[in-house]
Amino acid sequence: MKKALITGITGQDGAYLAEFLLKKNYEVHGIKRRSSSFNTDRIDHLYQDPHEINVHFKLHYGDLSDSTNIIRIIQEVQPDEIYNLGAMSHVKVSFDSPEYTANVDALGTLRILEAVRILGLTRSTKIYQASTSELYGLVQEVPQSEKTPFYPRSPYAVAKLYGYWIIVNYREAYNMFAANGILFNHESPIRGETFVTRKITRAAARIALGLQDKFYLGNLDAKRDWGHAKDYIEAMWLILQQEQPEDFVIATGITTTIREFVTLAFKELGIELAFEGEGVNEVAKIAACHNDKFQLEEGKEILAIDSKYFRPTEVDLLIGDPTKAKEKLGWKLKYDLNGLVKDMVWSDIRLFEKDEYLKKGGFQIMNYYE
Ligand code: NDP
Ligand code: GDR
Repeated sequence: MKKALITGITGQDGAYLAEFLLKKNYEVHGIKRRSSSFNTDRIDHLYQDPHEINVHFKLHYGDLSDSTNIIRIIQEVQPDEIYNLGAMSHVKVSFDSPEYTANVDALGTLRILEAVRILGLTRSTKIYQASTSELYGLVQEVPQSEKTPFYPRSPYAVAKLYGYWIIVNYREAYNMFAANGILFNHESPIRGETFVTRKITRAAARIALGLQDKFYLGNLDAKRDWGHAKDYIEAMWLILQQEQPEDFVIATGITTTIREFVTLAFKELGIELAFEGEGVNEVAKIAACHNDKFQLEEGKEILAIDSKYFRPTEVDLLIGDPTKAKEKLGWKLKYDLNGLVKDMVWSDIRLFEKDEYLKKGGFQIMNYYE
């Protein structure tokens, strides 16, 4: 039985990857940070009681900022494959916490590599690094491929640039199986609530159900190449199943503005929007509602701009070229953008129908605006 160690197992990708590897009959180990409350919602369905026999899913307390802890866990687990997904992954927040981001996202990657080297596992342990399309930053060429030069535009992207190159360096210096997946944005119903797609699908569901009046976004003109996380975690695994360690771009090859994603999310619920105004004065109003279940007044403003969501330096356009992954890994997409939007929006409707029920019963409902 192969053993995998996943950092960031409580995150979106970690949860999907753990489920995928368990189905492939791996013993899955995950590193979980200590927090003051349970933070395991995304992996609760995978939990196995450690008191039982034949437990194939195990969690270890740890943190990428703590070298000794990383060394000890890797020594204990002796993994065949390490997936380094743990990171301070929010681009905007990285401007608020740049030093912490560098410590975890850049040096955390080094700590994993060094642990494997110190423990003499360089021949037996393969390492996957969660690299990102944010490395491309300021547009140099489109579509972006494995050969496109990097120009990071945030403390997050600069930290991930170190992660990318230290993986390449250890591969070349010590002949390690260490590979980067340069993944473009991928989303899902369990995407973190403050990333733009999930913020939009949650707001669309809550507005449709009458739980919220309005929401606020930043730059609507940015373009992203969005795929479904379920497709992308499969690529991570394929990258580690190759004979040779290589870096791969994982993307759909299609780019869409934030504004268009808003339009699609509401359209999925039968709600047409009209955008008016420009720049920070742009708003979106209800133009028509074709779903009788939702009581929405035409002309009602449901979206406005709040400049606090703009970034000091923005990444305007991402569009990836996944040719190498398709040809060498045999990687295939199962979801297109409409499939992704559908999955996310209806999942959020199911989530918030519980709040709708409570509201009707006279309970006070929390507002989530961030
Ligand atoms: P999430 O933010 O959902 O998950 C991040 C995970 O990292 C969480 O489990 C989090 O733990 C953990 N983590 C954060 N800080 C530390 C730390 N100091 N030590 C150990 N673990 C830590 O991210 P995603 O699942 O979306 O992304 C996975 C990885 O892929 C990240 O590295 C991200 O930067 C990268 N990436 C993501 C893309 C995307 O579109 N989703 C695209 C390209 C790259 P906790 O739950 O305790 O916060
Ligand atoms: P990104 O994702 O920065 O691409 O990083 P995010 O969803 O945060 O932003 C995408 C784009 O939307 C614009 N935007 C807003 N973003 C957020 N979060 N909130 C808003 O209100 C808002 N309004 C507009 C942003 O300016 C940006 O242009 C994600 C993360 O998962 C990274 O870890 C990963 O490396 C990259 O994707 C690929």
